[in-house]
Amino acid sequence: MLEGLMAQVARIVILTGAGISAESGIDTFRSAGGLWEQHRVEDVATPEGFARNPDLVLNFYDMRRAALENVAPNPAHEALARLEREFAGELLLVTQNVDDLHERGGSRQVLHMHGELKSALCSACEMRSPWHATMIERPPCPVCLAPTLRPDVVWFGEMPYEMGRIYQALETCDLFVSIGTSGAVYPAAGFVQEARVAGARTLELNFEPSEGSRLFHETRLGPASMVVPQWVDEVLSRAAE
Ligand code: BV8
Repeated sequence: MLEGLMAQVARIVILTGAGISAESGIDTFRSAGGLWEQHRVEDVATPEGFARNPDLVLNFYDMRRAALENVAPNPAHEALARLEREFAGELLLVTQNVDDLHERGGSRQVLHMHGELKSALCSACEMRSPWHATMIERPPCPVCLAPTLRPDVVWFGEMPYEMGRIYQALETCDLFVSIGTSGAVYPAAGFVQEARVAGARTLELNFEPSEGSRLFHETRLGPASMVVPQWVDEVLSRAAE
């Protein structure tokens, strides 16, 4: 299905979700035993939950931030970094993930539409700062010194980052690839539709069919650490023809 297409691929948009980090040992959200089974979304990933019980939320993210020290990127992250280095066309890597495994796998340009664990947002001055420590002790904002840091993570009901840039890329891409996401959360789950309207081909690489599988021209099932490197090899070998 993709054979004839690869030669013309000049602009790729990739969306990744928790599934690309699953084999690195980071819990996904909806798989059995996943993050949301241990916590109600409303309690830990909404502004209302944060206002109701800030310690619960700060602890939830402090633990996930600390857990990043015990995981490493897997071949899927590394394959996307190779694609960035060797693909001659335009590539935009958008991730829903708040971990830093794409960067540690070698990707230089990563758009974290839902924010990052290793960033802090100050509720007072609204500045974002790199942050690798805990927040439960209410440390001072590095910019305005107020004790009002929160995780720089987009919660439900909040606007994801850089939506204008993402939609602009979707309007002009000729290939949209979704990797390791259930297609349960918007606006990310709607990107495949935007890409199709723009005439792009759409490919899903996932462990199991996502909620939006029928919207993709092609779905390849399997673990990301296998399926993503295979696909990257294909793209780079075709582009080299
Ligand atoms: C917004 C950060 C608007 C926090 C996250 C009704 C209809 C449509 C929309 C809505 C609606 N009601 C409410 C909404 C809006 C809401 C939404 O979509 N709700 C859903 C539940 C219906 N969305 C929002 O609120 C968004 N904002 O809409 O703003 C707006 C407009 C104006 C003004 C203001 C606002 C914000 C959503 C962002 C929420 N934050 N994360 C944190 O990380 O703690 S969402 C969180 O879940 C993740 O970030 C991720 O984005 C999302 C989905 O998770 P996935 O990454 O897909 O992971 P999941 O576990 O679900 O799936 C894993 C997949 O991997 C599976 O398919 C599995 O098979 C696969 N897999 C597993 N292992 C492997 C694998 N694949 C390959 N290899 C493997 N080894």
